[in-house]
Amino acid sequence: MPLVLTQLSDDIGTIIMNNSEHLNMLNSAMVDDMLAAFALLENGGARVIIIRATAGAKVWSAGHDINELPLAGRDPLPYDDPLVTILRTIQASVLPVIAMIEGSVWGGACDLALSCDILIGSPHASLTMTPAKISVPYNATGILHFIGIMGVNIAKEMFFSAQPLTAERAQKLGILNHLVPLEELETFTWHLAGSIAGNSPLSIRVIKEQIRLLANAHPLSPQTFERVQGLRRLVYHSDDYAEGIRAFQEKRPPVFNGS
Ligand code: LCV
Repeated sequence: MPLVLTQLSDDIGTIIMNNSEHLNMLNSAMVDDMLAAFALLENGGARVIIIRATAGAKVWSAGHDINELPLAGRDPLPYDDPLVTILRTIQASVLPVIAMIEGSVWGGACDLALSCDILIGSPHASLTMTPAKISVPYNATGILHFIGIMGVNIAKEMFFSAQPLTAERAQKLGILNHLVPLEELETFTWHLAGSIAGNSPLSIRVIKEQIRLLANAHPLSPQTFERVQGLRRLVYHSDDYAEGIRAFQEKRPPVFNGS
């Protein structure tokens, strides 16, 4: 069974995460198939792309495959990590990308959903940011991404609490563009995608890239960047990082000792 289904109709491309049995975990195989789907649609004439899970999926995506996280002492989210790669691909795509979210979204999959240009959710959608749950040091690009979208206070609450942000609250905060009844979600998303597909693709392509460049214009001094990277090494060299992964795999609450 393919991990990803790709459809193209009326200039609207759809990438369906088709591994709900494994909660659409963003492991390297799933990401490879998503990257291939992106290339197919971008070269196949799509004017807009919808990313979704299969209908009825309770979990949109459980995020990074924890079993693919490197052992303690290595950066868990390096530049060439499959999850980080798909985030960059979505953000840099010349096509507008819509996340159609029916279920719960976890960890790095939140970053994937937020990398899309427009988020449309049903009342069953939720976003839960999990680095602190498994003692993973999130990366600078990702943290800036969250701050840019939701502001420092909501980003802190999401990262510190690892509690779900409900669809209703996400919509009030402007994180979800639209909160739509489940039975209308597909039609509403398709209609919005159609309105985009009917507009100038060149103008949209240029405006998307302008927004990306201007929204990410963070003057980071080399010293600040090195400091951020040094802070991350503190975590991924820690016992807590190894404990977070071990506890998940052993299905027990983690016992963090802060070192
Ligand atoms: C591997 C999994 C996963 C999974 N990896 O079903 O953002 S960061 O920095 O944290 C980043 C590194 C990241 O994205 O990390 C991953 C963050 N994701 C999570 O923490 C979500 C962990 N999963 C869950 O909390 C639950 O699985 C949810 C609530 C998503 C679904 O719960 P449900 O009861 O429906 P299970 O928990 O029984 O999961 C079914 C199987 O999938 C595995 C899980 O270990 C279980 O495996 P077994 O069938 O072998 O018992 N699984 C779930 N998520 N991200 N494996």
